[in-house]
Amino acid sequence: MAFNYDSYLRMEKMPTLWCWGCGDGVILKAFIRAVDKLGISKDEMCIVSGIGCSGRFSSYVDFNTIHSTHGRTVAYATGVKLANPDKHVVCVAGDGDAWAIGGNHTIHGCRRNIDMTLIVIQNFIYGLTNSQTSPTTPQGMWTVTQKIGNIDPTFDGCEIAISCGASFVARENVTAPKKLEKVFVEAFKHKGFAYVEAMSNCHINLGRKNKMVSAMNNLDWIDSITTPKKKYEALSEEEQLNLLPTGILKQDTDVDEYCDLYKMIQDAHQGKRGKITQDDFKKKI
Ligand SMILES: Cc1ncc(C[n+]2csc(CCOP(=O)(O)OP(=O)(O)O)c2C)c(N)n1
Repeated sequence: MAFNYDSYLRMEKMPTLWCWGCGDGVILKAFIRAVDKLGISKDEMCIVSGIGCSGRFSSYVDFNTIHSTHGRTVAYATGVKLANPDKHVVCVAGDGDAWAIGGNHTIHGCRRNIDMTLIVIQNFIYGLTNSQTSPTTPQGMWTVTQKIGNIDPTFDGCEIAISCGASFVARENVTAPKKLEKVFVEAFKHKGFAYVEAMSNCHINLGRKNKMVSAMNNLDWIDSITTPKKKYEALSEEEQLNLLPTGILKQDTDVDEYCDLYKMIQDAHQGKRGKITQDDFKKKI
């Protein structure tokens, strides 16, 4: 029998505002299947999204939700998690939300290794506001703010997340919905900051002006710039240059998680333990 998504959705909000063929719906469905697979109840989870096409995510799912402000998703989610350490907290942000205006919050979320999942819907452009350059827009592409071609060097969100201390980092494409679902399952199970980059098409605002007029053209291009991690690692440096690896890129379970550390402060204040010293941390410097 086909999977029934309805009980996880706010049906009164349907149909979505996403364009025909947008990959965001594929991500939404993979997310729901992952939640269902893990048997997480709707009350056990809180979804925080920002502003953007990606921001609509929290309107459509029937969980505890916050449709927050542009770029502040991780900040809101941090507050939710510290006040409710037992909840699964999931942020959903666009590449602009997570890496332009919200870049600072994202890197510090990674650094703290706070237990939440950040899903970045990476469509290489500001989708909702009609095609301004984002930090992940490839060089040379047309954008409404760089009509002659984008000259700004491009961020690799996964690389930044890894270097900033996120303990789980993964990337998948909407062309592989089953793999996306699997990565979400692993991310939700992981205790610590899980960064998941879900690559999606925006054929309307990125594709039309960059010779990818249809969803399929845009998806073919995404496929052409990605390859599974194992294959990627077997390539020479030169061959890797314009490719991005997919799959789980980092998974470290042997690091302190921020809510656990925060509990030490609470315990110390309540006289349940002595002062905090360097010996209390796995990684000290
Ligand atoms: C503080 C603030 N600055 C700017 C905006 C306008 N704005 C709304 S969404 C958006 C960009 C959305 O792009 P992205 O985060 O990549 O998400 P997408 O729409 O592509 O999913 C901008 C600039 C805003 N709402 N608030």
